Amino acid sequence: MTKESYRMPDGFLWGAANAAHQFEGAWDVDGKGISIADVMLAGTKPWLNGQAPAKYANATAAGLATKHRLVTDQVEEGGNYPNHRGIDFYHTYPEDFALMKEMGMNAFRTSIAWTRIFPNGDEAEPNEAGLAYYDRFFDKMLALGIEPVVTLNHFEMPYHLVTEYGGWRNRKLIDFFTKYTRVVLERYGDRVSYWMTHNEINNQAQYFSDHLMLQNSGLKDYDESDAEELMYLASHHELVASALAVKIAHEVKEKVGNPKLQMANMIAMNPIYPHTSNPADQMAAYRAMEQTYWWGDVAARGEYPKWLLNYFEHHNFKIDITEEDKQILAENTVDYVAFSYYMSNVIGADDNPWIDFRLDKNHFDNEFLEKSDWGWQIDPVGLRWALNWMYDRWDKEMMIVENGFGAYDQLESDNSIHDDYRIKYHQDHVLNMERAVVIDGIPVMGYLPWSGIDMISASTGEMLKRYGFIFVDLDDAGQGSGKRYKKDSYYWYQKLVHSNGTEL
Ligand code: BGP
Repeated sequence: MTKESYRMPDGFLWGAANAAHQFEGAWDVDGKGISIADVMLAGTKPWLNGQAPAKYANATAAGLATKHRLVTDQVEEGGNYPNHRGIDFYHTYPEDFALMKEMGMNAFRTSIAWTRIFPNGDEAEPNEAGLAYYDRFFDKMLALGIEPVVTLNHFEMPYHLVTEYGGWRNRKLIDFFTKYTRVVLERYGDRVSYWMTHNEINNQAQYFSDHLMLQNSGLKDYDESDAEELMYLASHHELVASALAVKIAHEVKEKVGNPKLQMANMIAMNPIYPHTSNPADQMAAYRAMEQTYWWGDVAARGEYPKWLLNYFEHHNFKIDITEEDKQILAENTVDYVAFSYYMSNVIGADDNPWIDFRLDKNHFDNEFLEKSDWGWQIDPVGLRWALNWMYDRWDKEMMIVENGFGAYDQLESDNSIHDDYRIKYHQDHVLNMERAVVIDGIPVMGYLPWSGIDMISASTGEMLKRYGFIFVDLDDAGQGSGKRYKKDSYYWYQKLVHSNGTEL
């Protein structure tokens, strides 16, 4: 058999992805307000108390959300790094984009920091300095031939909307988000075509980590037993806001005459497999997939699945789904599906017929797969599986807007970094994406791995959990020169992009 080799369609987007709060730094520059990413959740970050990162990643609602600290307090405690300085991309973007251009990238995903545009979230007028910054930022990318792909809400809403309004559980958030959306779409919609509303809407709702809990449900002024109901309520408001953002995108598309302009609502996709061929495990895994991806159903199909409405009723959850909401959801489904892909999971059945899926329950290791140092099971075939599952269900074009391998990298004395593990991870995943495109016929618009350049980990706050093709010389305490170095994966990706996917 000849070696497998596939060419991607013309115009395929080969890029990378990052998020503002993980790499921009400049947390208080040019009028930026405090975001939820700027409040540290004392006691959860590994460099403060030596707690294992995995523990933070799996934190539950219990005992959280009252412990956040304003950035100014953290400075006094010596714990302000790394979120607030990031890798200083806010200032270094011209040189960093030049490195990415040299890598051959034709696309780059980032997020707009909401707090640069509306520092508190509820102002009457936007912050012009913030808007002007992203003008320069996008213009730089476009001048280099790099297509911007932009997330509106990547884990960093204004903190004021949490303290003052209780976060997304409050319906008023819909207005604040749509106002912000309209401002940035009208400003950049002529130049920026690919948009998405919320980053990993399902993850930020389901995993009650401190940071994300703030976003959903505000401060911890509610009873623990209400947490799940609030999560659904907050999700509903986010979904209506997202549908209205699709509507705004379609209006702006006409207004500015950019026919390419389109909006997605991004989800985190990790396939969930049954533990055995026992039909009860099959049923559990089937429903667990739906319980994990129903946000995608609402965004792409425009309505709530019946099993979920039954679930609300069964638990007596009062989710305020009005007739007007239903119409908004039905009329404004997403234009494309954007998703992240890192790993897969395995679950087994229990005796609850309502199949209340939580990752910490009935969860098994997959004996066929290896794990990263952070316990994420590496599953390249799962990417092909996931592409097929989503396309079959939602029937939309798809964009892979995150896929990557977090690892400790070693900077050698000659400034090289031999990250063959990362190359292998991407090779195997790209091959499976290419099989999905060429053999299965799935329309994939682009591959934007996490990430072009090292930055702060979202789940652990570490700098040393690195994902980039470009190394940044900083450690978990913010020490280092900040200099950029090309990893071996940089050269590998460069070849892949130049050959449009044929040279794996
Ligand atoms: C996704 C997030 C990103 C990102 C990535 C890697 O969940 O959208 O913001 O950071 O995962 O995760 P981590 O940084 O926690 O290793």
